[in-house]
Amino acid sequence: MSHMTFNYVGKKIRLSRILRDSKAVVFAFDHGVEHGPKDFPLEHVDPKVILKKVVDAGVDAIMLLPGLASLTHDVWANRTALIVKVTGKTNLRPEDQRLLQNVFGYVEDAVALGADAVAATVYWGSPYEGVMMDLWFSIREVAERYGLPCLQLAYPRGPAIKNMYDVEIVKYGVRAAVESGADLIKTYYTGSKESFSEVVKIASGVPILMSGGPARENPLEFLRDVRNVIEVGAQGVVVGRNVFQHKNPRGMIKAIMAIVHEDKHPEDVVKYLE
Ligand code: FBP
Repeated sequence: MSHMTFNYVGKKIRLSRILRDSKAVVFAFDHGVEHGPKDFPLEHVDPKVILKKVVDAGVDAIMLLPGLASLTHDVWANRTALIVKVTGKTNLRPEDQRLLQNVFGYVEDAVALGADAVAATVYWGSPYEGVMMDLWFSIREVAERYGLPCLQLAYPRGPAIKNMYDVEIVKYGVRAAVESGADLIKTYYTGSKESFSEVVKIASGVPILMSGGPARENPLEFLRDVRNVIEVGAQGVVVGRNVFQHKNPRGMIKAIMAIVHEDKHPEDVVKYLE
């Protein structure tokens, strides 16, 4: 038998650390840059506090920007997989520039930090789509050399996009992510099982992770969305605010994990949130 390429093997191993049973719950905590510290309840301003809670609850992976990954490593190292996001933007920039994400670190930083994957956003449909495509392919090229999987936050967003949750729009973003070589795709929930099953189909086998979105007043609604996407073949979720803005982040992660990995129903796991 001849050797498989080393980077193929590396990518496969790293992906399996994130998708242990082919499913994954990823905790996103890049909001300090994406939205600013206003997103954080007082007790979660210290990133170690919330990261300890989600790691203790057994989360499969965390997605951080390089600086926070470095500062908090003693909390998560060897306990969960790490995805380093290497693009970003602040909400401090002028509104017409917020449809652009720029370099926020390098693949080599992710490698140095011991990451299992890198992540980058592409706003498909943005006036800056071309810049983000260039950035995506430059990230992907280097990541490929290191055997690092690439997660794409495939977000259709731009002046011509009236409803970014519309199924045709979401499918378009997912298809563009597939065709740009993403190994994992993070996308929006389209509001129903039926429509999301079309999203999963268009992904053509590339793992789909649902993006969490703003914290719900009724967490049960969020858990129902999680159940719906899993039922139609999604591989999991990437969730931030619905966990760190909830009064019981540990319980929330446990509830999501039970739906994703143990085929539980939201009504069975809502007890974890008490
Ligand atoms: P949430 O679950 O809080 O939505 O986190 C997922 C995420 O994609 C983050 O990685 C990112 O910071 C944020 O949402 C993007 O938010 P927005 O939709 O406002 O651009």
